[in-house]
Amino acid sequence: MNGVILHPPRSGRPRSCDGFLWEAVAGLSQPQKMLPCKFLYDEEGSRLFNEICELEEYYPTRTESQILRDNIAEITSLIGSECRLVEFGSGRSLKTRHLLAHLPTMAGYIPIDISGPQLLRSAVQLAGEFPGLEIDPVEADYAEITEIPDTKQKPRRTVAFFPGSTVGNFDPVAAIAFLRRIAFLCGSEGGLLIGVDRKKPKGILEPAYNDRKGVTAKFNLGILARANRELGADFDLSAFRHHAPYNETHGRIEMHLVSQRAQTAHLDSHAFRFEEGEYITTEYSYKYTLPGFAGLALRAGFELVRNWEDPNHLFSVLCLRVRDWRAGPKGVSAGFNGVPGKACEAWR
Ligand code: AVJ
Repeated sequence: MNGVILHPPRSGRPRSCDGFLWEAVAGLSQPQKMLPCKFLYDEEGSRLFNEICELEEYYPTRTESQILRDNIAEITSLIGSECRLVEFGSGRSLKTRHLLAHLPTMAGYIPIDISGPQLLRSAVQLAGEFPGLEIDPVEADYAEITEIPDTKQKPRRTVAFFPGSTVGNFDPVAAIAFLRRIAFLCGSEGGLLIGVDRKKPKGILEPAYNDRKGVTAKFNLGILARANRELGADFDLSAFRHHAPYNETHGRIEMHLVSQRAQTAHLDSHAFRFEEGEYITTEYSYKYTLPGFAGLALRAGFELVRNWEDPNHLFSVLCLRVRDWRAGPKGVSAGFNGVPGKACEAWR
């Protein structure tokens, strides 16, 4: 392949699955049992998530792609030339293709994803489609990223791309901490292009996470299948049911795995008792108003430059500029779903 610059994946520290046993035991020991959502995204889970993105009821992916397409000239002119583009949770890099095809010159593209096989597949494919583009994939949990690889060509600026409303997986306090780290990593000329799912009626939100074909249910139950396969747990998959209600108070979709009867599941040397109707929380998906998210970004050291949205205000793509990268990554917790890294530390 002439002109293709593709570096082998670097492993972020720690690797995505190293902590599965420990984090699963810690999560299931909480008063409200939980499993961190990053463990949904193994190879099979990533495949199912891609399938979710194409569901009729799941509006975010296609709405965001349309927003990107409709405004691509303005978006890419705000990013400018010779940027180092870093994507957090790159998946198949489908949305990124719009950007790559329209950005004039680039220092390089750095996709970060927790699913190694998918990352490598899509990086190889991209390298073929964009010969001459430097691609430096990083296999890692993006929440654990502490440095971004240097590109051969010195970038004029670093721009983070965080699409899909994946920021919604963090609770708002953790989201501020994470965006602050992005500001720190991108530095003084840095930018952030981020997709944010907007608050909207339950009647639209809940079907998006409880689809009729049952793909989201399969995706959610997959985390128990993975625990059985990789950790030797004995979850009875037929005794848990997927349910994803919108919690109006917190402005978030909550993915639950509801125990259909009283039962006990075993993991390592631990026994976890479930009452009938008790559930495991596997993922939060926070929804934001525009002022709500702009305020959050401001506290993380970003200022809002531009908002693009669809005519129905379902979804926003925001362009933000680093105001204060010196705020630094302080207070960053690796915690998802309310299990902060610090609390875990204290348990050791
Ligand atoms: C990956 C966080 C963007 O919250 O909409 C979709 C994950 N879970 N359906 C979302 C998800 C169930 C998705 N994000």
